[in-house]
Amino acid sequence: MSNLPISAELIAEANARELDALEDDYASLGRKLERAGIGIDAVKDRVAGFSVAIPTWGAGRGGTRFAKFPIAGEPTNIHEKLEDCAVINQLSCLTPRVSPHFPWDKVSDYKALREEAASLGLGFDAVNSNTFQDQPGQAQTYATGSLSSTVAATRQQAVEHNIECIEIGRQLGSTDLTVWVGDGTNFPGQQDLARSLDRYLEAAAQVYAALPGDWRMLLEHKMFEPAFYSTVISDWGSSILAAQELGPKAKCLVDLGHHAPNVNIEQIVARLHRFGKLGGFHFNDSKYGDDDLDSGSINPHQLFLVFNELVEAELNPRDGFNPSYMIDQSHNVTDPIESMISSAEAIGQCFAKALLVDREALHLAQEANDTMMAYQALRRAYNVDVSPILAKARLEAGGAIDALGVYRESRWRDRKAQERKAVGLGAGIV
Ligand SMILES: [Mn+2]
Repeated sequence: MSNLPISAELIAEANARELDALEDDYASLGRKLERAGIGIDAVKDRVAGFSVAIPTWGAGRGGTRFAKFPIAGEPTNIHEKLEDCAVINQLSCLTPRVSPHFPWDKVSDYKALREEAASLGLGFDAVNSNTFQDQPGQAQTYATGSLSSTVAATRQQAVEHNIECIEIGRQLGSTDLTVWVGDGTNFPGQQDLARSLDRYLEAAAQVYAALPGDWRMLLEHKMFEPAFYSTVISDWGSSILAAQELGPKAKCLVDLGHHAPNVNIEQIVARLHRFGKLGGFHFNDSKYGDDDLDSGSINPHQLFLVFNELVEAELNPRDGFNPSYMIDQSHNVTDPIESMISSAEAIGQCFAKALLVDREALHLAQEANDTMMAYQALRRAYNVDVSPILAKARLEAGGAIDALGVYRESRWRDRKAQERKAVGLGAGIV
């Protein structure tokens, strides 16, 4: 692990400055939790075992569909992205896997890429296909859609691309293929709503048939954008129906920003789990639509309620429970490394708070129709400041008590600005 990007001495020095305060806060929180019959070390150990993947595209400034504003020192290729992801994981100790995207992250030697990642303390998570934009030299355009296109050769091209992603993923050690298609329409009557789904299912079945035995196909739904009248896999209903049609290796992936406003996402989580189809998560936050804002920045309570359902699901596994967790954000006004560190912390905090819920009290209150006490069982956990638990877990894993502070102190971005070539301008929503 000598290849880790941030100096171990820098982290150790910073931790030494913070240690007394952390021990004090951790002991105090430990006494508070003890009064509620909770052992703080057990919670800390659970947090230490928790992780969330980072998308390679999240290491850069994604921007919006209108513009992006690159920063000096931003990564321009998969190797530099891995380096930045290693910084995030080294300091936060919550993000040991990266999720690559093709063709954006294409290289000639994937065995070497896997070794390169391993030397940075990273592994690979789900591989993501891209059939929502055309690439240079591509035979067919995706202007008519991809897996659901009316053009048979386009559907075939999209199928082959997904199968190529599986092949790359095998070399990288992935076991999940995430499929999101931008397919849909902007005008009533533009496409037949039933037949477009038929075409999608038929093409998706060809991808499904190419999955290795231990792989999963994660279907990501999205209500709108880029299509604004109809989307082929628009909601969790379409997603679970498609997953059920495809077979047991097909699961649903929930992106927190891909729903209508005010939708009860935690209930969707419970529904998908009930039918054994909860396959994964893309964490971000949203004020209006697919805003891809930082996790927990707008509605941390919703994030907590989602984790409350995930912890419930874990305690009651139906047909297995092994969701793939990933951050999916687009940064336009922050340093992406800082946003990822902050988001991983927010996600880990909600997981820790969900672990603190007195489930016996909650279930008893639910059975007794004691609404206020059921609500208070959640509230008591949500109100706990769990940051000392996360900091202690980071410290013990070799990370930084103050991850953001050490990142700034390392002057990583300034140093990379001297070494890396500048990123081009342009729009960049993903
Ligand atoms: Mn997503």
